[in-house]
Amino acid sequence: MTFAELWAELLPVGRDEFTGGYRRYSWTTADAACRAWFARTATQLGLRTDCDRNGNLWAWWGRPGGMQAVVTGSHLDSVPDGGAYDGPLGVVSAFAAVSQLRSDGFRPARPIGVAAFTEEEGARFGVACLGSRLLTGAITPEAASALRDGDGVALADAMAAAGRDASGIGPDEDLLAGIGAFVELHIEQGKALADLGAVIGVADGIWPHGRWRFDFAGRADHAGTTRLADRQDPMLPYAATVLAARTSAERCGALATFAKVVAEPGAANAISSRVQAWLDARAPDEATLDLLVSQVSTAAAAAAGQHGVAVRQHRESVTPPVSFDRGLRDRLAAVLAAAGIAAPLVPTGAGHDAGVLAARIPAGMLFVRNPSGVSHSPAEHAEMADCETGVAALAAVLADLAAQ
Ligand code: HGY
Ligand code: MN
Ligand code: MN
Repeated sequence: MTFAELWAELLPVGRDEFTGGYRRYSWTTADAACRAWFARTATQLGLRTDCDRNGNLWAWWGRPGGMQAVVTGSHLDSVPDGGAYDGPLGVVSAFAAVSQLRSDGFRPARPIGVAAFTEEEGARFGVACLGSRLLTGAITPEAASALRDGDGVALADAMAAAGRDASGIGPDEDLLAGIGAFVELHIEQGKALADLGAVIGVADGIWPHGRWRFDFAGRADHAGTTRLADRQDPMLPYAATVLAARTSAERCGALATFAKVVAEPGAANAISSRVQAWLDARAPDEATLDLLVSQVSTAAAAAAGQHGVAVRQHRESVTPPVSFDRGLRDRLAAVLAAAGIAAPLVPTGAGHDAGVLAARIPAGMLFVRNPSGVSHSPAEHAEMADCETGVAALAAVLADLAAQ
């Protein structure tokens, strides 16, 4: 099975016909269709599929449990109106690489696994990389069980509605112990490779990052009759906080984004009673991230005070800095060099399951060139020829890691 064939099969799943973006949220119909595609593809390749207790998908070439396995893969879920590549490129490339190795007659000395981690984007339940966090123990089952989606549906109920029992969620030490290395291939979410004229890159590390929810509680009232001085309008401190975040990020050499906001009750002619807004913050190091977030909190509290509004802050998910395993990174670079693929080291501000797994097992990443650098958008794109080079690179890496 070629990359192009596999890609074409998955492409229509979960795509919104008006925006062209993907809405593949965990445990929804679109997610079920992605999972069915995963199972079908694995079966066609002669791989044994499995869904772990946390809802992550696995496809095995060889039996895990003996020699430590080499695992590759990524995620199939998306941000709201996400692009086609962020996540699926890694899963499709994994299957295409296995298919290539099989037709080359390669016989792995270790099991090779293809994984698709659930809820990587945290688009439904708010915690990024939820599936890999549960697997590694980076989030407790109790904390995950308390998560609700935007409609108040609990994770366990969402899983039950999709036919999964959530009672066993949590760390899976046996599964982790059976994995010797994890390599995630991903579209680059920036333009470093395009600027360097390289098709493939090796990930250096990931900036620390996280998301925080701010709840501004004011008082609903009539937009046409309430004097400005009498208002407790939560939209005003929210707006001030957005601007303060931008100023702080510029000062700190970091990134801060407010992109998701919910104003209630959402009437055009009524002052809002409540504004909920999510800060996504990323910085080159933890001290800078802490400074940035504390400056935004201080600004939110000050602005809320000026407007008679209450503000509360809730940390939804934070990922510490990741520096990928140096030995594995050097090995990836050496394999690619031997295969004639120039692959510079590239840092990233984007989060990944490989970053979560890196806390427990040797993990690394390959990036595929993104000509515009645009990601988390329907405009995200990679050239077919570059995707095929990605498959060749991944196949070379798997052949090397699984050879002995
Ligand atoms: O949001 C992120 O950094 C990632 O793309 N999951
Ligand atoms: Mn993403
Ligand atoms: Mn991703």
